[in-house]
Amino acid sequence: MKLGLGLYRALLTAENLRFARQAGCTHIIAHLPGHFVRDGAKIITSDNADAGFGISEADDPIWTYEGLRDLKALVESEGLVLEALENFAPAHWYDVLLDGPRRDEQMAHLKRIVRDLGRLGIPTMGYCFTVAGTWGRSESPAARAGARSVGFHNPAQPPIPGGMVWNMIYDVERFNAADPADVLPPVSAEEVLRRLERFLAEMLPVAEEAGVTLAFHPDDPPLPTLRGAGRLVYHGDHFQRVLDLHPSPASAIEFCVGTISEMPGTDVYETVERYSAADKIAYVHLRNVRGKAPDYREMFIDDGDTDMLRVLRILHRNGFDGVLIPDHTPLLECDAPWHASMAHALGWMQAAMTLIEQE
Ligand SMILES: [Mn+2]
Repeated sequence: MKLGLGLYRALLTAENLRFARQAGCTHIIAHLPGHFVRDGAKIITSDNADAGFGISEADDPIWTYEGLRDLKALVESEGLVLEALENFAPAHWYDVLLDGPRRDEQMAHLKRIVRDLGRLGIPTMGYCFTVAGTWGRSESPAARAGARSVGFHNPAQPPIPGGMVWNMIYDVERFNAADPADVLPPVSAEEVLRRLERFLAEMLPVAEEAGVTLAFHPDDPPLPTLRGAGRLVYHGDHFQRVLDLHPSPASAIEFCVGTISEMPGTDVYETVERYSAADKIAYVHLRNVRGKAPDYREMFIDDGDTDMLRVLRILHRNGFDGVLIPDHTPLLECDAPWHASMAHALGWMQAAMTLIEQE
């Protein structure tokens, strides 16, 4: 098993790559859409109520072949491997998610990105096929000793404003959270599944040819509907449904242990067992939580409902040899909360992995 760090767009700097390497990482997952930075270095992953994770920029040059080539070169110049990109930008695929008029043009662009990953030797593209996205979490001092963390506490769910998808704004002109006349009509889970099926039917042959694995992340928060939009993967059994849509060696899971722990009626260990034994895990997000949807909060990696050592032992026993990254974590209170919190999670993971490999 390999230790990695996920870096958001604004954190992809030589300095942070060295931080990752100094902390013992060998691999990087680059999360490109959105900056997820407030107040300079402070990173939180809760959203603000109206504008979600902010504006998705269509013309960020990092998505070009040259941009991705330079990103890979930067990661490698610090002695690390660029394992995956995580998430397409909503600005690039809103009509794929919404089945809108620009769908085909946007699919062509996504295919170009996947082909470029293949040409560059970046093995994995993570994605989350969701209309409402990760929405509704709030920040509070709910983790150990009052550390700030994000949680979900069954909030009222207003419809999605026009111009927004995946909890980001793709049309600035149109988006107006205060206009009740322009909202997305409800969309059923069957319809979202149909859109995913079409996406995979076109995308998987391209991914297979490019030698790239498409890795899907479950719906977070894992609820059957969010803001009127059906969701697809909110129980451990649902991963299989997605894998079965188009069986392919290029179709796998971005295995988010935190989201799985949040799933009502799901045994996290059985779910780890099942999909690691089937060799369908592309890479792993490790995160601990307390509670289940629709009411849970995120905790430090050693302090939540899930026995992370047990999770890692199952992965190891089933021969999982991919990358594990900390997902998000509560923030340690200090001058560099994100860095300190990541270093804490990475140190715990490194010790656990060393222990298990010696057993
Ligand atoms: Mn995750």
